[in-house]
Amino acid sequence: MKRAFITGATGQDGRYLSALLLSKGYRVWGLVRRSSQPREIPDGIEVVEGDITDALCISKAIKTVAPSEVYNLAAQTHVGRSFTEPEHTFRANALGALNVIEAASDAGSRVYQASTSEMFGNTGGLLNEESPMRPVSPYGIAKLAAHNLISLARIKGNYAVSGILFNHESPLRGDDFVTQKIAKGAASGARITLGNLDAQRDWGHAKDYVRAMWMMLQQDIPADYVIATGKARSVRDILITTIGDDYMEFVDIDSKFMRPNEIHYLAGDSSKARRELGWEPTIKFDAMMDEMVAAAMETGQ
Ligand code: G4F
Repeated sequence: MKRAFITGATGQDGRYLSALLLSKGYRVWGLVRRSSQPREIPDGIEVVEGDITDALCISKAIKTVAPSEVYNLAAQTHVGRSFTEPEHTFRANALGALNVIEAASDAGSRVYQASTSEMFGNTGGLLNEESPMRPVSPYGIAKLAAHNLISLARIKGNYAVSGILFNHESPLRGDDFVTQKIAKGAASGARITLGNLDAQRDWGHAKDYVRAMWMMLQQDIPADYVIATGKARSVRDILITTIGDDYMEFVDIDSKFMRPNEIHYLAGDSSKARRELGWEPTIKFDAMMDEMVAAAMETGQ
C-alpha cells in the first residue's frame, strides 16, 4: 500500500487530493495545524498535528510516517494578503517549503511542491516551464524561492518536482478568492465588493489539477510541469458569465481589494504535461462556475 503525506490537507487542493489518493488505495496522512477552531478534516485520512515552519516537527512527522510521496500544499495562499503579511508569507511559503523538501529528501520520499503561475509576474504571453520568472508579489517571490529549492534537490539526486499551477477553483475555494466571492454573491443576490476587474487569469478546476500533482510523482524522471487550460479570462468576464451584462448593478469597487502590484495577464501552455503525463483538463470554465454557484445556493451562503 502506498503512503502519502499531505501538508495543507484541509485546504481546497488538500481535500481533493486526499480523496483522489484514497480512491487509489493509498494510506494518507494529513498535516493539520493546531487550532481552537473546528476544521473540516477530509474523510479517511490520518491527522498529524504540526506546522511546516517548524523544521523539527516536520522532520519527525515525515520520518515517522515514512511516506513514499509527500505533497507540500501548505502555504499562505492569498496573494493580496502577502503584501500586508510578507514575513508570515515568507516563513510559510519559502522556509516551510525548505523544511518539507529537506525532510522528504532525508526520508527518501518523492516530494511535490505547489508552485504557481504567480512566479511569472508580468512576463506575458503563453507561459511554459522555460518562460522567465519575475514575480511581483511577496507571495510570488517566496514561491519562486521554494521552486528553486526543488531544482536544487533534484540536482542533489532527490526525486523532487514542482507543479506550476495556474488558478484553480471549485466549491471548496476559500471565501476571499475572487471566483468564490462572485459565486456566493450570484447565489445570494447580495452586493459583491471587488477590486481590479480587468486582471486576466487562466482558470481551471481544482479536481483536474490535483490529478496532475499525482501524475507528476508517478514519472520515472522527475520534472516540473505547467498545469493550465491555456485560456485567460478577466474578472469582468466571470461577472458577465455568472451574473449577466448588468453585473455592475450588483458590484461595488473598493480600492482595498486592489493590489499594490498586480499581474495583468496570465495564461499557461501545458503542452509538456499533456504530452508527457497524458494530463488534460476535463471540466470547462462555465461548468465550474455553475457548480460553484449551485453549491453556494445549496449551503445558503
Ligand atoms: O482569486 P485571486 O485572489 O487569485 P490569485 O491572486 O490569482 O491567486 C490564486 O491563484 C494563484 C495561481 O494559481 C495561486 F498561486 C494563489 O495561491 C491563489 O490560489 O485573484 C484573482 C484576480 C487578481 O488579479 C485580483 O486582483 O482577481 C482580482 N480581484 C479583483 N477583485 C480580486 C478581487 N481578488 C480577490 N481575492 N478579491 C477581490 O475582491
